[in-house]
Amino acid sequence: MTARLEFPETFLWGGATAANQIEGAYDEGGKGLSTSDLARYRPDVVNGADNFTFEVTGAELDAADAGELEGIFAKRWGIDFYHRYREDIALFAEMGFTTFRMSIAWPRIYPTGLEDEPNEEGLAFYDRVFDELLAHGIQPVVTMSHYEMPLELTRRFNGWLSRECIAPFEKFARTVLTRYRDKVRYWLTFNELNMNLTSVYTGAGVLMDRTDRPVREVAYQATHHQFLASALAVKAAREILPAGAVIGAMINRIEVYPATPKPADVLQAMREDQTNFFYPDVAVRGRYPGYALRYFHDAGLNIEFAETDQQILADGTVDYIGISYYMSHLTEDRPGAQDETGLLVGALKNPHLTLTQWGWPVDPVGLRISLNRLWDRYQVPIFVVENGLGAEEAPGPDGIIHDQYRIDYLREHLIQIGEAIRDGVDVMGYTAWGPIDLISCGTSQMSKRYGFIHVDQDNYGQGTLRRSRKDSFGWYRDVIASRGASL
Ligand code: BGP
Repeated sequence: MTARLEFPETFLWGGATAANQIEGAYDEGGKGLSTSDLARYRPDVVNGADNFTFEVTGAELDAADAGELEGIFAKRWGIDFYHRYREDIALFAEMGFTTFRMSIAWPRIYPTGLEDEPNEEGLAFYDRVFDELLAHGIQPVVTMSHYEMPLELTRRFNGWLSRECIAPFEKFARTVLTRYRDKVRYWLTFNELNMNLTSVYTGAGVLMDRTDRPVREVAYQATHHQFLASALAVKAAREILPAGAVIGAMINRIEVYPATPKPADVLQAMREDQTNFFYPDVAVRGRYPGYALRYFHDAGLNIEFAETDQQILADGTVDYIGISYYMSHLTEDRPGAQDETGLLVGALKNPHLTLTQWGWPVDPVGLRISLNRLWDRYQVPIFVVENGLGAEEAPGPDGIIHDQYRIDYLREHLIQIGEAIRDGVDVMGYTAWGPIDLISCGTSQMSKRYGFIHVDQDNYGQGTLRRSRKDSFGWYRDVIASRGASL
């Protein structure tokens, strides 16, 4: 009989969002265009599987600049959080949230990223949101950059492929750290820094048809510049924030299993795992690990470093690690299973796991494993800042969405977090991804719903935007009220 789970009193409970997926008002309040404002819902491409449609090319940017790029720019309207944040925050408070993860849209503060002075209307908007959260006793967790890079930095420098983006980011970081130093205690620099490996555009604002460097070299060069920017933001936070405030780095954590106990498969799993650990290694330890330098050499990737870089990294190590966790991967050492750099292409199917409608393996135990391994490796607190189940769903005859499948998914993952805490892991909190239905990152779909709260809007922006509670709304409220005892 396992003891009833009880999460620590300090454990933070809430939900996670991103400006580009909820705010809308993409051209209001003095905001400049972000890279996500070019992302489109592509019904011709998305077929319920995970055909990401967030990459954008230089040709599409040129078409957009000429006013000739057509499409369904769903992230431009989001779920109108920009105007409805008070109503939404009241619903989060009704569930008992003690924390809420959101991002600041960089081009709301610096429309092109290059202005000398910030946009006061943008700063005032986030002041209102933070004040509303704090009035409800909800602590903001703020991501400085969650795929909302000023489009001008992409247009002018080809995004993070260029060192030219570091200074504008540091300026933006110093502005928001200073402005909100007394309202925000939990900060994250970049969302899913390792996402550059999956999609250079989303993570790094790079247009792949504007460089002839190989995609993995671009991914790691862009990541290097973001490492430096992240470290400089951490250094600024040390100067600006009051005692008790913390700043972290954030990765998408995927637990990796070898397909068999064959040593070559286990070695391949270790190598895959290192492509994930690489990011927190640099952010927490302040230096590049040897396996990364060997990988760059063996794969023939030419990553440019400057003399100053090592000291910048060493001076900007983080207080904690944020992770998104959705799945585990299976890998093996088999010709054709890896690409030219030795990394897995196409996840192998794990016969012991079920899949979501989007083909993501459901592996709650993998979360406990990841939390233990991250804690063992770094001994810094870990914040689960994303976990959730995207699903096609519709209200029943009674007008309510009965999402028992989402309750089951979240319960299993929370139980494993509770087990990790009992294993001795310092887990800071849990912000379920998408506490309210929002626009999908990968596909710009509204129909990939995550929320405890339904939003009446379809993939084309049609609907009343009315908010309504799903069954999981009351379930999560009880979990929070009982600090996990009701799981
Ligand atoms: C993560 C992003 C989030 C969120 C999540 C779910 O990579 O950090 O922004 O969107 O993925 O992905 P999707 O929205 O594509 O289902």
